[in-house]
Amino acid sequence: MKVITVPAGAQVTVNFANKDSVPHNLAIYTDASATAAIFKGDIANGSGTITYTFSAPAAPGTYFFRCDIHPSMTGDFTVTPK
Ligand SMILES: [Cu+2]
Repeated sequence: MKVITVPAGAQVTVNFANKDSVPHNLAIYTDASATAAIFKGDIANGSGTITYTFSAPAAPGTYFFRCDIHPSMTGDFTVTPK
C-alpha cells in the first residue's frame, strides 16, 4: 500500500515520471469503488513525464488513488487538516 498525503484544499503538483515501458496514470477517487473521480491524470506513456496539478479535497479524510490502466496499482490518498 502506497500513501500520498496532502493538506486539505492544497494546490497539489505531482511530477509524474513514468520510468516503465508501459503507460500509467494517476487517478484519485473518493473511495476504492473508483466511481467518483476527484482527479484523473492524463496517461503518461513509457519513459514519459507529466506534471499534474489539482486541488486537494477540502474535507480531510482517506481517499483512494490508482492507475486507471492497472487498477491493481492502488494506494491511499490522505488529506490532513490544514
Ligand atoms: Cu499503470
